[in-house]
Amino acid sequence: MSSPEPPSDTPNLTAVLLTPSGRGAVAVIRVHTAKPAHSDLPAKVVDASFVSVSGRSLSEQPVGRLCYGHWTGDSTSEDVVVCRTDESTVEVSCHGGRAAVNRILDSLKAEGVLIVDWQTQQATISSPFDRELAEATSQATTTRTAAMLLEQATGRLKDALTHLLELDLAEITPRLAELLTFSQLGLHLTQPWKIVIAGRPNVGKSTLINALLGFERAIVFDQPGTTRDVVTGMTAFDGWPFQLADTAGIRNTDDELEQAGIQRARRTVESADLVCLLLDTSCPPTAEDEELLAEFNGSKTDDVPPTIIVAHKADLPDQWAESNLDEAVRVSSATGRGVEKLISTIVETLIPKIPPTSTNIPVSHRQIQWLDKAWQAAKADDVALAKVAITNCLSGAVFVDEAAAARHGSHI
Ligand SMILES: Nc1nc2c(ncn2[C@@H]2O[C@H](COP(=O)(O)OP(=O)(O)OP(=O)(O)O)[C@@H](O)[C@H]2O)c(=O)[nH]1
Ligand SMILES: [Mg+2]
Repeated sequence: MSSPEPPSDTPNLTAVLLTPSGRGAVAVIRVHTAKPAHSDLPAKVVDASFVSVSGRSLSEQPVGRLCYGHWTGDSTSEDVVVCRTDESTVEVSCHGGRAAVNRILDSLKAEGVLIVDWQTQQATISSPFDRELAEATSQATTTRTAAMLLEQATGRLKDALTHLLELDLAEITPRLAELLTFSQLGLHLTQPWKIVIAGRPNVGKSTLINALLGFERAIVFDQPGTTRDVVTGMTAFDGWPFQLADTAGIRNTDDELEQAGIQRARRTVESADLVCLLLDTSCPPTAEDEELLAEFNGSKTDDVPPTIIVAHKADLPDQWAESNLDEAVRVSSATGRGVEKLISTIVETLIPKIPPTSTNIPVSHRQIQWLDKAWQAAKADDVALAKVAITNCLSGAVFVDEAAAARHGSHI
């Protein structure tokens, strides 16, 4: 078997464990060189330990061919499948246990390969734009969002933006508008939508968050004023990620500790994407309920997030018959009645339109800001400026809001 070139000449020959560390069925190690002149090296260092069942070395195999064989060590041998995934990259798939992975990484290291984390290797493989998308994909918390991010990361978004550069003004403007349609959803592919459960004390906020999360996250007690701090939990509905926040019951109180909790509750509401305002319809309406309803219900202003009114404790007789709660979702966390309906109302309110497969979606603030700038320029008939903004989006340039900077007197 031929020996690889001296390690000191190959500082860019790196190996990374692509699969999460720990026990798993299969682990994948990627060996790559960033130097085109040395593109044969990954196969050569693998050939130092790999013995194929076919008897042919990996270096003799074409790109894309899967080769089964053994990774030979001092006294052990691992079953592996290796493949040259492109001219300068080899992937080694082995048993997912730590021992097999460490043996392979150790022998690569002995051949002069630098063992790095995936972000470091990715930095040598891809452009800043590709890295931004790869990073976003790694932050996905559900299969649905991961699949959508992966679609953008594997060339969809880049191709769409590159194509825009070839278009004229009449074509570019509607395409940019289309691209921005799902920009808010794009941001939520990596960041959960924030839902706050609010209401006066004892209406069952903590009980509802537990029912929605499916486990006892918050303390439930039959005395008002139980929850003092904001208690959050992560979940997914229909494959979309959500952060739920239980808050202190809102009421007028002289208790300083409770007041601090109420202030936090209000701040959490301000930064929420959606509020579920709970009313306990098993008791007649109180002045506090009325105040909260007036504040949230139907206000639909920019200051107040969209609100779903929840008529809670619906397992008990309704004491709000006289009130107009037609739009409220009737829920009993005690029996589970209405919980599914509430979940579907939440999803429909926050994600009224689901992007069809093959939709181009920007996924970061930076991308959206450049595309918005391009759209503004296109609307003002400045196609050259629009294309500069698209080019900046593709190059990974940081977005600088020049108008805002000028307002603050700074020079860029
Ligand atoms: N019958 C009935 N009782 C409920 C329901 N949900 C909650 N409760 C009861 O209402 C009481 C208060 O529940 P919590 O969830 O602690 O209420 P909260 O709104 O979080 O109260 P604070 O934290 O004090 O603001 C408890 O005794 C619960 O068992 C329900 O759907 N039906
Ligand atoms: Mg509570």
